[in-house]
Amino acid sequence: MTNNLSGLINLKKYDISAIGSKHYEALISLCHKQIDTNGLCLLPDFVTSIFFDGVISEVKDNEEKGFYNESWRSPFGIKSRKAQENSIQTRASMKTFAYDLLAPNSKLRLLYESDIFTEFLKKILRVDNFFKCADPLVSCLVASQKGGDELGWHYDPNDGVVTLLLQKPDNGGEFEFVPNCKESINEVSEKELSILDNQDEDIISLAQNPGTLAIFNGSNSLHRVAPVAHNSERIVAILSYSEVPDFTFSSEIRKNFLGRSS
Ligand SMILES: O=C(O)CCC(=O)C(=O)O
Ligand SMILES: [Fe+2]
Repeated sequence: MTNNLSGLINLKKYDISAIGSKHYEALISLCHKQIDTNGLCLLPDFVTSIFFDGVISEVKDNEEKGFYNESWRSPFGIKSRKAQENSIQTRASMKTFAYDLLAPNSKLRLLYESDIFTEFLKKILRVDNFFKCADPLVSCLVASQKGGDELGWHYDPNDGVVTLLLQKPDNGGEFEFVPNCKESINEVSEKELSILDNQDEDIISLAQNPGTLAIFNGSNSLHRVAPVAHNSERIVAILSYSEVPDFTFSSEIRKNFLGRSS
């Protein structure tokens, strides 16, 4: 656990250690406004270039240890009735780098392990129970998408996905979403079909800059990472949390995401 955030977070803009101060409360209400408007809170320049350049070099040093996977899945979540009654599938392709590849002094590891940071996210998400995971591989992973890779349209099984963009691709790879488009848990709507067809007029497309922290409630909002253009690479850190302490993922999930279970 570390609570020394200097050198990790852009404290001039986001002093998340000043819990209870006026500045802190104002920041939290700004985040709440964003979440209430479209389920997404974006904090640009949350970390500096020293942070994301350092993590990118760590990933590049471990290039051969990354796991590339391409899979197809229902956008509605495998267990949903909509998935059982509908054959639509979207593609997810990326290379992932497990948490255990991050050095003990990796800035990304130190950020994830900071209790002050976890507390900040908990306040933004307005949840009673919120803990970082205890999974040695999945808790905080780095995903890279190169030319043609994408994370197709989907709903998340849970709200509160936290990402930190480390590298923006030259072209493509936009984060796209339609706030609160889930009308029914049983039937696929015309709206959902038009989103899956990339035709919907309500699709919001964001080209975030590196260093942007995003906190997203994705269980009611279809979203995707659009295909990354050739000769481009998008690199993002994906941070996982749970309502229960010491949560670990199943070995199937570890194998699927990282190609190994330990
Ligand atoms: O890479 C991203 O920005 C989004 C990730 C995402 O949608 C997810 O992990 O469910
Ligand atoms: Fe998602």
